[in-house]
Amino acid sequence: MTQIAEGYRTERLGHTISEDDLESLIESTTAAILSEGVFDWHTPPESGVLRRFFEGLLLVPDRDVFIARSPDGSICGAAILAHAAHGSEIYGTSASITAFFIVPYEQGKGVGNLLLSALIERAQARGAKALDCRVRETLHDAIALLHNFGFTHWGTHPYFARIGDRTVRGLFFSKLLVPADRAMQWQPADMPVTMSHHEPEQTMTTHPSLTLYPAIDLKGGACVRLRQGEMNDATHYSDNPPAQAKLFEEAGCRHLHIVDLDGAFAGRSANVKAVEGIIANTSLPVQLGGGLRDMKTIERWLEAGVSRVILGSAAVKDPDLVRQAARAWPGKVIAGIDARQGRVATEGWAEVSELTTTDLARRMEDAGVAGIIFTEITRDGMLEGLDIEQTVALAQHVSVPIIASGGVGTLDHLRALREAAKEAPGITGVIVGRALYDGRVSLPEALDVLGGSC
Ligand code: AMZ
Repeated sequence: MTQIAEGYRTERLGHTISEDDLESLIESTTAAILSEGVFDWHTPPESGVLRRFFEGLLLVPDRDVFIARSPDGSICGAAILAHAAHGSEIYGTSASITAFFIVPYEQGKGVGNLLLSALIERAQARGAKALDCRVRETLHDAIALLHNFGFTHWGTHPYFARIGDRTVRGLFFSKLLVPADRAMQWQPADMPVTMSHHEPEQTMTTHPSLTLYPAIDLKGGACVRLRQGEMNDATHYSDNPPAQAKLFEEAGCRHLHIVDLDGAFAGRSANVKAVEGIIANTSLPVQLGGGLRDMKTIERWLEAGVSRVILGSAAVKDPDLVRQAARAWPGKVIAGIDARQGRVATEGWAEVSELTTTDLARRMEDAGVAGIIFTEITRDGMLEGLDIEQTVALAQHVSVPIIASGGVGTLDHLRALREAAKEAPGITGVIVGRALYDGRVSLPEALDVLGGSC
């Protein structure tokens, strides 16, 4: 490995930073942005923005900011380590390097080695089993550094960054910090195969199987389907939700998606008996949404046997709750982002907020959700096809898994999603409702189209 020039050192910053250091950090960050881009910036923002960025960052408990100093004490590099804030099935107990740079005039002196060693040591000390990193394919020195430190390249994001009029791919790297047999212990049995961080890239690109989640929407204790979320446009399918759940299980499904519609409108669980009956009548993992708006209710359902909770209105109105829940139950909290042409809706979709889908998705990713279910409301229940374009855009915008929802009416709609998932591997599943109940889509065929996972 590169010899480390004398006098260079690294430090982990505390919650505050001296004025001199902050100025030096802003200066070096600006130089790094001008040279090759960093922190998602390709042209430097004004210094006030960077000032607020770093001051804010230092207050986030799940982030560590490391700096490298030149012999004269000035800051010549920095890196951010994120600790399992995602708390998700995928991220589990891994830490991520979310930014890393050495100023151009101090490169080649081994400072990168110093900084990366410090990050690995810190991640290990905080109990991480793996360390992840994403890097643009154009950053050859960074890629060489990762290889030198034993990181494995396990996947490629085809649209990672847009620089000028060029699209640049991103390479995903991971390094195990504990022996492989211990690292895998945290994975739940129903983890989607396509999203394993340690799957070789080959497997991801040739077998992008998607998980099918059959939907059971509950209204007044019965299974219904709505059109575009309108309660007065409901089709009644079954009076016996537990029996419906069993039917899905017997047909080969491995997951269930349940929405308590009355709960979503009322802001508290309503179809309690029906949900309990479903849980009792099937051994499938159940994800439940609708009316979950506080920690007590979330805990109540997780204790009752629900495997994941979906937070919709709370994602918009109470992001702290999402953050708290994601931390308390890693891997079990997902965000339901339901949008009317790009604007997020809440309260049974009766209200539309100013928030855009992508803004909320970023916030949810940061809050630590294990995945996002994205529904385009105008498509829901209409059988005319998913909004693939928006779903792909979302999957390219965040790194948590995306489950597509709203509009499946034919097998071709599922085929189109599977094609899209080859380009946007963040898409991991799809929710199907009305088409299954109507028999327009048969479960065995859907299973086949999606690549073997139901
Ligand atoms: O169809 C609807 N009107 C509707 C629906 N399907 N309204 C809410 N929901 C679902 C969301 C999400 O899964 O898709 O309820 C859940 C969100 O509920 P809440 O109470 O957290 O906003």
